[in-house]
Amino acid sequence: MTHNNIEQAFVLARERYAALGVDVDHALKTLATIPVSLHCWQGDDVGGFENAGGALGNGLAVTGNYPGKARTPEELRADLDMTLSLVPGKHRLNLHAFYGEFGGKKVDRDEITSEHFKNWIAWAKKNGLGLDFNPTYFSHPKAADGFTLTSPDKAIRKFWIEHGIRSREIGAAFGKALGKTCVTNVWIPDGYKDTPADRVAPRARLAESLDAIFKKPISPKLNLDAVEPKLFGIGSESYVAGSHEFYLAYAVSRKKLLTLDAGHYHPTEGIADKISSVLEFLPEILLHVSRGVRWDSDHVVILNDDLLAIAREIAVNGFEKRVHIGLDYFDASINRVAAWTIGTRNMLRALLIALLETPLIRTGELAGDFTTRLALQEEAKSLPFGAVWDFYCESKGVPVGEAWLAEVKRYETEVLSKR
Ligand code: RNT
Ligand code: ZN
Repeated sequence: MTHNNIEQAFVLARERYAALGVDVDHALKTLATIPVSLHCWQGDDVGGFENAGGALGNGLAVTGNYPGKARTPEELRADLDMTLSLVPGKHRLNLHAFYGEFGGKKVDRDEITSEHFKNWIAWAKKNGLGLDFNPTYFSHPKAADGFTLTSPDKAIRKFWIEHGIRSREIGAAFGKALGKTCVTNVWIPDGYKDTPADRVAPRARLAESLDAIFKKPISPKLNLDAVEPKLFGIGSESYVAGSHEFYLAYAVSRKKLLTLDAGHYHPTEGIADKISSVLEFLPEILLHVSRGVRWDSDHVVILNDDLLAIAREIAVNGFEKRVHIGLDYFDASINRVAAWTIGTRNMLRALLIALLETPLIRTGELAGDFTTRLALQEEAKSLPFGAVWDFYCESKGVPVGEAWLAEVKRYETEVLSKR
């Protein structure tokens, strides 16, 4: 596509939207203010850098062995640089604790500090990115039996509580160093494959452990705490201590953010409808935008109805500042940089579509005219948002349309295939 083609298509699209009362320039301005937190773990199959090559555990499974995965922090940052060059706008990176740089030393999870993340901070600063954080409660000998913060063993709980405390401090250090609030998200795998006799005690221990982790006040300008529920995992099909109801109640009573992961519910249960319910009682939430397929909760995010419904809830209600958007999926069967790019571009494209159709789809409802509401919702589906998206990508200096793919293929030949 030439610059002129992009420009002409955009001018026509803008006119078409204007006729419907939609201000395209305003939508693009809003879109440019919405950061998406890219999950570092798509780049190396949730491997981390503690003891490279260690097996992923605790119900997290990555399938595929596409060549070229990042083996070092430098390689992961290079792959992220590549991905970010293909995505319009300024965004964030979401790190997991086991992506620290430990200089070949054994630094256990209860010993980590922000020092181990100084290269990540410097990289984020250089690129104008914000950082988010997650304690890592999996792939560790002390989580091998599947229990961390709910463990009946006091010493194990203590170890993991210390990990949680240090993780929040690292989050606060990120917030301070970058001048951008960090969201630190707690997810634990704890649960049972088969029917438990006691559903109560693990949850009581979880509440107590979380309270211990969150005891020290930290400025919400530096760090925000989030807790992430899940319905079931691989190997925890019958019971997960940190269920939706558990964490919803916990978040409301302790004033924490709730994390809604799109892959953590029943197969036909979306998270879009949960957003307005939860935000009635919590000031802010975190999303893990993902795509569940059968038993897997973490396929690459595509532009489907679920994603559009999530984006619509954010755009229609002006929730951009209250909903922190993070991605959470891992696919090792395709080029990992492409997987990142596809998911992130889709998230942004869904937000753009939602921002563009917002004024339109509200009209009918406000007038109590549900015929018009349905009619316009359907008409909105064929409005020329593609031309607006192309223009936005060009104006932000990133490839337009499928042109990004050639860049990824070149990177694969020049860099990934040599690993
Ligand atoms: C697991 C949770 C969690 C993880 C990451 C790696 O089911 O979704 O968010 O995917 O922490
Ligand atoms: Zn998640």
